[in-house]
Amino acid sequence: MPSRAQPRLPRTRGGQQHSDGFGKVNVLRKVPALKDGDFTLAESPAILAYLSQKYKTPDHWYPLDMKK
Ligand SMILES: N[C@@H](CCC(=O)N[C@@H](CS)C(=O)NCC(=O)O)C(=O)O
Repeated sequence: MPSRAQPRLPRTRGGQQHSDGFGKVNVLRKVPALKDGDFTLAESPAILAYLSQKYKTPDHWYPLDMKK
């Protein structure tokens, strides 16, 4: 069983997404972004697809078959 994700949210109103540290997670400096070990991912649909596959969520949350 994979370990649970630990959410860490940059303070976008304070401009924290423009920091060098966050730039290493997402070069576009937008939220959301995901860091899983050495793997980083941007864009919310891609993040949802990644998490739903990694944690094997029930298919009705994010169907593998996009026609469902
Ligand atoms: N297409 C991107 C949109 C990302 C995006 O626009 N994020 C906004 C917040 S909803 C953001 O980071 N705004 C802060 C900024 O642009 O500095 C996605 O779906 O993840």
